Amino acid sequence: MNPISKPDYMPIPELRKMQLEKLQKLIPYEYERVPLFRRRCDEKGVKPRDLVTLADLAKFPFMKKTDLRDEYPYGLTAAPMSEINRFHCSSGTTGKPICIPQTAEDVAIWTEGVARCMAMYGITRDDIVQVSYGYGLFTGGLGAHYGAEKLGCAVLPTGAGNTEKQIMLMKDLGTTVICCTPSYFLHLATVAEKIGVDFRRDTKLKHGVFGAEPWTDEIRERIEQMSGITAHDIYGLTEIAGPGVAGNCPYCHGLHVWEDHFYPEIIDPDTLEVLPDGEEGELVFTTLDRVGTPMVRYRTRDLSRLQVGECKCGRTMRVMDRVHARSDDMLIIHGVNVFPSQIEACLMKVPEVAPHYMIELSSTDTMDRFEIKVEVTADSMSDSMSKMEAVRKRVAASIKEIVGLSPKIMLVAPGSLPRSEGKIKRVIDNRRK
Ligand code: DLL
Repeated sequence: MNPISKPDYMPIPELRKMQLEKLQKLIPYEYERVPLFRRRCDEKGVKPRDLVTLADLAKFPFMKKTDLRDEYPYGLTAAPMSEINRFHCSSGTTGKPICIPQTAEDVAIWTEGVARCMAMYGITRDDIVQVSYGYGLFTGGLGAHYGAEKLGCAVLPTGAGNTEKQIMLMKDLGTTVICCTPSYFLHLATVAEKIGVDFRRDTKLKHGVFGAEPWTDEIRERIEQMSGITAHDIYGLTEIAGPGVAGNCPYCHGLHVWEDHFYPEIIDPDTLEVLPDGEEGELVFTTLDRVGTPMVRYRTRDLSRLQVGECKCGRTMRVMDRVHARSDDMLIIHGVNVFPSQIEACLMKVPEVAPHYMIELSSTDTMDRFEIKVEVTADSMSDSMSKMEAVRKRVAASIKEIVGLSPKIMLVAPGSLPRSEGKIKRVIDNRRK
């Protein structure tokens, strides 16, 4: 057995004991060092010593994305700066990002999570791993990179984009594993076809490590059929680590959660009560070992379920359902987290446009289309094409700067978008589910 995979098979009583011991260290650590957590515990009348059993975790307060935004940049940091080794950021609910400082120990645990997933997928040190997730503040690139290196693989750090070159390198160097968002892989496949490259005939590709956005079983099948690879699911989030919080084994329809490091709960997003295994609700994670930015009961907003029963593979770590939906309005477009409120903030930076807009998402066979219709103000409406084009460009630049994406922008006449007396619908998401 691969030594990295050993903890996956830990007997359940031993695993629960370990989780409790880790929690009994984490809660006082966070209580002492993070004022927001201490304040919330005090308001609830709960003290670290109240954590006697695993079920007692339910007495402790939740952490939310808005807390991370409000405490930006260092409010939730528990370790001194001399211990901090790395920063990663993710989208906040407005233009402001959320920031997760990590120690070297934190990065090592995250890396282990990715390496464990890869070992479970059947990837070995003989593989050549092309990392086409973005490198930088996003955790995809560096997460996959470190994980593959830890397994002893040869890593080809192409990052995202420059698709034709990616395909050339894949062919010439003999890439056997590709790590990217499923939507980017579909794009890679279209470009490959256009330039006459057949994955089966011309490459050595065997595995795809796909995540960072929801993808259906149908897409998975299509990817496998068109390319001959095995498509593996990897799940994670910046607030908890990055990719590698969970991954699928060859048997489970879902993902094993590495719960010796990331403790999962499922709650009812309305009542906030913890739900028993087997019931669907919102995923909540507690980082059991993190030192830099420990998280107690972080509400992911991802909807899932912890499955009941044993997995055929023999791993004891619980299996969560694949994530297909969220309990908030965050959209994931080309692997980037986008909140409608961010788009609105970008639009409102351009005085010539009115606060009436519509975000439209659709998908072709291989790509997601992202389009924004926005009304110009009556004062700025003009017959001059060049004037209107200048406004359109300013809107596009504002969105590119804050969200990092380049949607198609359509300026429309004042009063032309639907109005509503109740809750306005600003997003039409017609992408395949
Ligand atoms: O997307 C980390 C990651 C990178 C995971 C590469 C997998 C591969 P964030 O940018 O913080 O981190 O976005 C986290 O993305 O709460 C989910 O809504 C969604 N997500 C991540 N992985 C999956 C997946 C990274 N496998 C948010 N299936 C999460 C469905 C996913 N949704």
